[in-house]
Amino acid sequence: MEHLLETAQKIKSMEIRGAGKIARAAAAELRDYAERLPTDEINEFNEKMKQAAEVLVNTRPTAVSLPNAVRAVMRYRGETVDEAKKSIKKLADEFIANSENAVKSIGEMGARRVRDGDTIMTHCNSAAAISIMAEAHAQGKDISVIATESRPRLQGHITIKQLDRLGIKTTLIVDSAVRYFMKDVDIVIMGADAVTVNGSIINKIGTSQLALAAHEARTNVIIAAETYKFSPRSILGELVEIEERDSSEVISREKLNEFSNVSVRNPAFDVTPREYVDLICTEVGAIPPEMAYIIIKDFLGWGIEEINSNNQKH
Ligand code: RI2
Repeated sequence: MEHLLETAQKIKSMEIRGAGKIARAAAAELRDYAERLPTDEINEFNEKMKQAAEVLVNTRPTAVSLPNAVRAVMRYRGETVDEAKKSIKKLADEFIANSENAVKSIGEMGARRVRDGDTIMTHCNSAAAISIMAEAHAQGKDISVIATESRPRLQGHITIKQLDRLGIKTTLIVDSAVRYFMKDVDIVIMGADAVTVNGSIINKIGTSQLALAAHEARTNVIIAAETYKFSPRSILGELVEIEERDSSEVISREKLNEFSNVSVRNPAFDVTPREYVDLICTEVGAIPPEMAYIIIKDFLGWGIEEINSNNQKH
């Protein structure tokens, strides 16, 4: 359990972060954990796997990719421990490979929407969104990017580093400057941690005000999201839980202790209504947000009964 707990801690502390990355890390951890389990007794094995799955799912509540990845691996079958381990390995490896391919396909599809000379605005750090920018750049389109710093965890710094390595001209701005610069922006491209059945996008805090500014300026907003970021449980009417992180990410404890009447709120995500989103780029096609139901129903591969009978969140 030690290695699994370490991975769980890395996801919690955001040493491993990004909705796609935490999903792949969880799938890989379940596979390796199964491999290491010493028992030959299938019931005990299954029980241990269930506990491990729960530990991983409980690390962060919002990115639906995490429970979706865990569930994809936990659909393993096997009469014996050996069979179960083989099945787990196959499912985990498949999930990871599909996920990597999905990010690539999204890049290829999304790049069609980027024109030569475009200025793109992005928020936080999304591998799927960057895949689109990287592909457009690789196709020889002369693009430049405006990237927000994305307080409080400054994932924008990861974005500018990645774009710089790709040779893409990038401008770093503070989050509160998004409306100021919107007049220079041709297209907004961001990622998602979750997409609900009504086409709402849950992404890094600040996404919705950026989308609102884009809507006001009639600038198109594209969301890059693999199908495993769509929330099956939203079909049952459930809301996606918004993670609220520690106040020390916003202000030091020492500084905060100087005050008697001040508290801090630190939601990590917000909800952008579908009206502000033009297109969601998934690996199975670029869809209007109104079509989220189809992705959940036809592409995620879970029947309503299975979603309903599963007590895990999302
Ligand atoms: P990819 C991140 O969350 C950001 O909100 C980002 O937009 C989203 O995950 C998707 O990222 P966090 O882990 O899967 O930084 O596209 O809280 O990389």
